[in-house]
Amino acid sequence: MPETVLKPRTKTQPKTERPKLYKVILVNDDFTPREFVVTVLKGEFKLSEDQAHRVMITAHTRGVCVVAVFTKDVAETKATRATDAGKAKGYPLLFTVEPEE
Ligand code: TYC
Repeated sequence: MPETVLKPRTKTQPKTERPKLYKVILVNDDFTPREFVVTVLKGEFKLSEDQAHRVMITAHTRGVCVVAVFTKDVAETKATRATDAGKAKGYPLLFTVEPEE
């Protein structure tokens, strides 16, 4: 009897690529009032009063602070909106976006 050679039935799992993530970074300046920075962090990034205060103080003392991590589009939109909120009041408040390692 001829031997039947069976192919191993290995299912190839479709790989779900994880989207690359981007950090939104708050940059310190000498002009924007602390309370305004806290308000923007709460409004745009949904941080609590306590979290927003910590992030603001970290940027104030160290120069920069990571606010949160998002997909590229969301990070860029939030950084732009938050920077524009400062601009609208005449403040040099700045949020930048950086890819995560
Ligand atoms: N340094 C500002 C002040 O003393 C407050 C501030 C904190 C501004 C963090 C920007 O990212 C910032 N009024």
